[in-house]
Amino acid sequence: MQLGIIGLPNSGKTTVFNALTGSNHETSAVSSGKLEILTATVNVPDQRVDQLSAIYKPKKTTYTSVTYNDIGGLDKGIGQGALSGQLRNALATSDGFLHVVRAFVDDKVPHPYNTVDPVRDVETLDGEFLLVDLLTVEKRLERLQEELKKGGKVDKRANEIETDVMQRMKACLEDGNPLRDLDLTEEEKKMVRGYGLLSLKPVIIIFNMGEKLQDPNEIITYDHQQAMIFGLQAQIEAEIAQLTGEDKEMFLEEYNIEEPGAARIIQASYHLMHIQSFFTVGPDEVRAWTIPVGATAPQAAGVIHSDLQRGFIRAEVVAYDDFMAANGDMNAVKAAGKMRMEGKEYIVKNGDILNIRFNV
Ligand SMILES: Nc1nc2c(ncn2[C@@H]2O[C@H](COP(=O)(O)OP(=O)(O)OP(=O)(O)O)[C@@H](O)[C@H]2O)c(=O)[nH]1
Ligand SMILES: [Mg+2]
Repeated sequence: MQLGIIGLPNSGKTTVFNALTGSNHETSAVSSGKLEILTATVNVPDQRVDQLSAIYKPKKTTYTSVTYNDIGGLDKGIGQGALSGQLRNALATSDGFLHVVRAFVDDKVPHPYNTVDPVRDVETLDGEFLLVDLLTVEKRLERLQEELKKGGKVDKRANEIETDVMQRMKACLEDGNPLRDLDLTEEEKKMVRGYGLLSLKPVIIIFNMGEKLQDPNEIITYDHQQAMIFGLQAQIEAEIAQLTGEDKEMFLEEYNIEEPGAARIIQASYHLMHIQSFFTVGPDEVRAWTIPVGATAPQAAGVIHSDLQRGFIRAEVVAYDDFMAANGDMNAVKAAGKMRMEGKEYIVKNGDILNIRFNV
């Protein structure tokens, strides 16, 4: 999963990046406003994997991972076509965005528009994204028209279907709403996937609260699909991310932080992106895997290896909670009738422990 950290200059993107990845990149009060993309891949913390690993004591424990890209250089004007190829590419390849907005007050840190106003800033970058998408959609509509005029080998039906989707998207954008609000079908989403539409991607809006923790939902009403508002004390969390063990515990307690922001944000991203984890266990490896919600057992098997999907016979399935209720004893799980044999139609659930039977 690729998450792009976006926001206006000096909003605290790099600070959030440091908080999420435990990196220590320089942040500065003088916004570079510069096109610079920082990348780091981190393990997705999952207590269930910790528990399974403690039981199996495997040679190897593998978590799923998420890649964060700190995308600097976005500001007013990108909607007028001022988006460079590199930026466009970084945005298009993101599975979702973490949109950082400045809510902290600090005279030492200049704001590009002078005053701290997180609601205005959310609307500013959102508005630019809608304009970028509108350009893309209008261009595509023109192309579809041209194709029809040219005649020849055009698939009229396909052209019609896509034109219809594009027109609905255009209307949505012109009404000032992100494309996420359209509730496109899976098929329609697939059709437009290649265009890198920005407002179609899920977003977590991170209010960088500074020292003062307040529920950002009291500051903004954000009534859109696949979107969440999140409060984060970025600078404090970035400092905590540098600590380990007891020091870390002490710090978290001092600031009254129950769970570090990194873990909360990852959970929220999974939820927003409709993805979930299943596990494989054994003496060699305990491992977490990511699949879309709704994936079948063979599809899950395919994430492990294409051979497992091709030669899929059945899956032995144990729910994580049932496994833990039996104190991590697979024989006890079986004796209690909690191990199920599932076939090709089975829809995998979050936290399933799978053993794939296959034959190639
Ligand atoms: N007081 C306070 N300052 C913060 C906080 N978070 C970030 N800053 C400061 O704000 C300034 C900008 O932070 P960065 O993380 O560099 O912001 P950015 O969005 O990456 O900036 P550019 O990449 O230059 O656009 C730095 O001086 C940070 O130390 C915070 O929670 N409280
Ligand atoms: Mg930065």
